Amino acid sequence: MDTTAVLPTDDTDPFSPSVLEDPAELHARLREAGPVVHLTRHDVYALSRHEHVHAALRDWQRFQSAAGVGLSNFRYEEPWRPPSLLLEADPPHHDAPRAVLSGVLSPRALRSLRGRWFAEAEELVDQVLADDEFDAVPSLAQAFPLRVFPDAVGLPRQGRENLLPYGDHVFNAFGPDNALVARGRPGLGEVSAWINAQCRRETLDSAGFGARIWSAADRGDITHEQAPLLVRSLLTAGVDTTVHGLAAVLYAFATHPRQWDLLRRDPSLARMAFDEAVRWESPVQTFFRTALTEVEIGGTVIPDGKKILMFLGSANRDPRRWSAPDAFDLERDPSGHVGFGMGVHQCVGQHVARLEAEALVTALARRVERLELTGRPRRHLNNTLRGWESLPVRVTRT
Ligand code: OVV
Repeated sequence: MDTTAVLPTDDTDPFSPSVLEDPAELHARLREAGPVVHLTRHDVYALSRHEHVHAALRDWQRFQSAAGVGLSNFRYEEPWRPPSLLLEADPPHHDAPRAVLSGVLSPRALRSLRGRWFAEAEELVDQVLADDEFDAVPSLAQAFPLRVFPDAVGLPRQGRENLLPYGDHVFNAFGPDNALVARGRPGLGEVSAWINAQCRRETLDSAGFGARIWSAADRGDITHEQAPLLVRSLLTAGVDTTVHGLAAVLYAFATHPRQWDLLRRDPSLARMAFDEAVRWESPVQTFFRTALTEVEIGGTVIPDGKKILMFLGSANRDPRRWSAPDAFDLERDPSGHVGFGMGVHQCVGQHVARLEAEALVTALARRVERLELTGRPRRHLNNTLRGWESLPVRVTRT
């Protein structure tokens, strides 16, 4: 192996507004340039091909998470909040918290929610379809998760408006300290204080995911000191992600009427459609790892301690892995996409997200014959998340 191969470089800032607005051109350029590209703006190493992103995600031994999965390197910089026990940890410390949350959010544990969430979706869709025209982001993509998820966690009603701003800020904070991060900072003290207060046992009802995390501490599966941080993971990663995932599938259908027809003919495609939308749009665009030793990838040596930026959204549209990658297509098999990550950190909440999507999309499939945009959709910019601020739509009821 020729390890002296010249390392391609690129001085684009992947967190600039224009790239966040439309990253396709940068992704294609990085994929073509080589397996690894040095991004000089932030001195990080970019992986953009499916093969290498997938391999790095599975290799927790060399690509560590404990130094943070954002640009900030916890070896040299103080984290802005106590690190997540899941996201910002490696085995073996990662294992017990992960096992607890995997159990709490397992398909089996969600079975009792299924009927209620389908009924909630029907009720919401009925209310929203009282109008033929509405904005699908606030009315559906935000309204549905906010209607079912906080209840499932066991949160009190008061203060739930803090959930979206908190998640939005956390995902911005994985990027550089740019204007998006600055915008979230003024209100952050209050928002964080509310979030942290919801993680206490006394705040949570006795039946939700939160209470089950605390019960796991009583059993000794995790410590009582770990319980509130694990609840915090639910509140951090469980709302904005699903909002943008639902917005992705709604946008996909609003712009692909033939795919909507396919779904209406066979509503059992709803779950698969959500995964295809997660592949196609990649609501979580990027995460970093840190090289735990010198790491060699495709002839390039990344020095120990350097940050490695994995472009999930690029991997999910890599023509080396997908045929017609830019097509939203219910007839493809989207499995193997890295929109939920891969390996030991793969999204622990993915069954929750899929259940929300299945409930909402199924309710819409029953009542909506045509779904179309009535104006220009507006992006919601975030350093990590790809989503919509506004999706003005018109529906034709069945
Ligand atoms: C996957 C994810 C994103 C953001 C935060 C967390 C997890 C967390 O564990 O706090």
